[in-house]
Amino acid sequence: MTDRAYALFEEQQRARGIDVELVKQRLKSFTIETPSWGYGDSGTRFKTFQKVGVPRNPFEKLEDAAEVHRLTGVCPSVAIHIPWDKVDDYEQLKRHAEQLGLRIGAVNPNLFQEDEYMLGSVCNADPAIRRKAVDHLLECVTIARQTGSRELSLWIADGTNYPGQADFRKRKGWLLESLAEVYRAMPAEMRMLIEYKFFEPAFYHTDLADWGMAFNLAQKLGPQAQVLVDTGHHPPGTNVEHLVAYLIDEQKLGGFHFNSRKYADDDLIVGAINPYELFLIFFQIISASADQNPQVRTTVEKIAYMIDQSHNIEPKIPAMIRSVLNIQTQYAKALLINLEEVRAAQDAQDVLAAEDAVRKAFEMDVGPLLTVIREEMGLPHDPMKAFAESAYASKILARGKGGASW
Ligand code: AOS
Ligand code: ZN
Ligand code: ZN
Ligand code: ZN
Repeated sequence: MTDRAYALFEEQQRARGIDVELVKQRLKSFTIETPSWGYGDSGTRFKTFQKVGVPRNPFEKLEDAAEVHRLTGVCPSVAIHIPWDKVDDYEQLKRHAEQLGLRIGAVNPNLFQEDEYMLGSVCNADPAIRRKAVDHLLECVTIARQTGSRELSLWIADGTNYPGQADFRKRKGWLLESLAEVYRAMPAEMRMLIEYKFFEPAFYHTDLADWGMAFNLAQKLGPQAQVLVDTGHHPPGTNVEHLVAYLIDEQKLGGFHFNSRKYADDDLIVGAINPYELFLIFFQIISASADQNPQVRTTVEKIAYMIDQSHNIEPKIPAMIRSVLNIQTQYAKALLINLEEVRAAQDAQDVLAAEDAVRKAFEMDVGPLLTVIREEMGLPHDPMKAFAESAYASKILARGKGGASW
């Protein structure tokens, strides 16, 4: 059945002028980083449900991530969060990752969980608190060196709840000054990825509220600083694929935190709510990967595709696998867009033909393609089912309840 379905798929795509071998190559080399915190217990401000089998420490989180990689074949790196993943010996954590066939990905500092940070961290009016925050960021640069990570991934939760509470412009200055010190401490091969979010935990203003502010900051810091787009961090209606294209064109798109949102920063399974948005983001990326400007192409090659999701009610490992598969599906569909067809329609200013050239790829069934790719990579056809039936799924139950949580 699969063979026949795939043969038909291949024939149809060839007839449309799609290089199926190239599509397959690109899918096989497309990797997605999973977050250590996605394996632990997480919740809302109302309740954190404790699940059976949740990892009890950073080493076990890596083991769960390795299981996701074993079943999907495309998740070789894991983002860590400090101090959630604090260990005595980071070289040992690195070795543990390597033994599992993984590497440590982005290092995420935590500037939002200590009492001192109630009124801000790097934007706090108190220089002693700013010092503490910068020292933590510098510690994370060191941890990144020790673990072989090349990305420092920053989400600054600073903001205020009431008009007049603080001086916006002074805080803007402190933010730049603080990050500049961290930037100077980074080795040449390290990137600083700057995330933004328009509200929460602060509800009146957030110091790094949108991509424009992150972009401006990254420009001022230098070429090693880029913007990180978390798909859940925009007001409803924001055209995320547009800002993605804009940032790529400015060589300032550093990476993604993928997740789904319906209302705010919901952190749900990727592709669960608006798969068309994800597809359109990939359309922009794929289109830029064929740009004439080599710097734009290099920017695209270096994009860090990361998942940032927290699981309140769903089992952690299957939720992560689901997200990985959903990302692959939308990427595969976007690879079926015939860019020449789009360009010709754009040149002819044929609005409906252009829209059709993009949308029809979204409507195609990439199931047979993904099955064949998994087969060629020696992976299970259905990673969800494979996990449910795996020895690993039953083995982790022995961990009991009360694993790691934030
Ligand atoms: C928070 O909303 C951001 O998405 C950050 O990336 C954060 O560090 C991550 O979600 C872990 O809490
Ligand atoms: Zn309420
Ligand atoms: Zn994020
Ligand atoms: Zn978020």
